[in-house]
Amino acid sequence: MTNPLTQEQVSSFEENGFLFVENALSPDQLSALNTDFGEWVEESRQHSSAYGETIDGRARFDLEPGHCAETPAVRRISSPVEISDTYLEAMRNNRALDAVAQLFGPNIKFINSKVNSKLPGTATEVKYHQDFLFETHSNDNLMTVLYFMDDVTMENGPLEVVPGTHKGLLYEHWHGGVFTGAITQELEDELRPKAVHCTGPAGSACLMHTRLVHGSNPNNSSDPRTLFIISYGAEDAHSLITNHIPSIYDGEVVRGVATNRVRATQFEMAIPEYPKEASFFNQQARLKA
Ligand SMILES: O=C(O)CCC(=O)C(=O)O
Repeated sequence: MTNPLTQEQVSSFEENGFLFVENALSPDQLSALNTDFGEWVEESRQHSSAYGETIDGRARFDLEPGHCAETPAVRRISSPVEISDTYLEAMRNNRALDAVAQLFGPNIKFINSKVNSKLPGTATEVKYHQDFLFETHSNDNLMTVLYFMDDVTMENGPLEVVPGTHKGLLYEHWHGGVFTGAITQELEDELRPKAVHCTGPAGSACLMHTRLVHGSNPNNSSDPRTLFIISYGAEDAHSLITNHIPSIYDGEVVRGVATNRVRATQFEMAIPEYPKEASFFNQQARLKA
């Protein structure tokens, strides 16, 4: 494997906690991922509530309130790698994964995957949060990779990341005894002006350190915004809790080798609540409530 990143890109990631990578997926991968996704959206028209099943018995396909046959609003597909060989192959082999191996490697494992979709006319938004607060591991060399399955523009609800926050505090995601899966609205309002919008052509990816504060607004355009999102980690980062998007492929070593070692770093956080429903969108909805 050749290292895809320049020293400048490596330094930029270390400084900012995120990196935009073009051509993370090949044109064939992108087209095949979108074909499967299109079929899932068609199928969703026959359903009025979350459906399908992941290995822990929760629904695999999560629907935004207001979903109907005329305006499908699939917002989350959990663990697509289990129901599609295309997604599984892309998870195991893509240019962004090579970049993760360069940054956190050489030994990298798969943790979980999902599709986040904002179809035109839907209200799906993501409150600001840090992924590490959902996936507590012995060390924080975990990377969330968000692959753009559509062109991402300023209008269709791009990912917003707050540079440098991966080096800062772990913010509380429980408020008043309730796990909202998000930082407070006050803190979000304070950080949003500092956020960078991750836009770019389909096939690109944004690599994001697990501690980086991020979120996104609803899609205000007539174009879809679909992301295939994978969490990878250093092979010696071991989970301290149950995977919130469980997968039969959890722990598969996708670059390098299994070392049978654990590396621990110092941090403290409240243990997240294991989601009872299809996805964290219902947990985040409690923030507004
Ligand atoms: O879909 C997005 O814009 C962000 C996704 C995200 O942060 C998440 O699902 O944890």
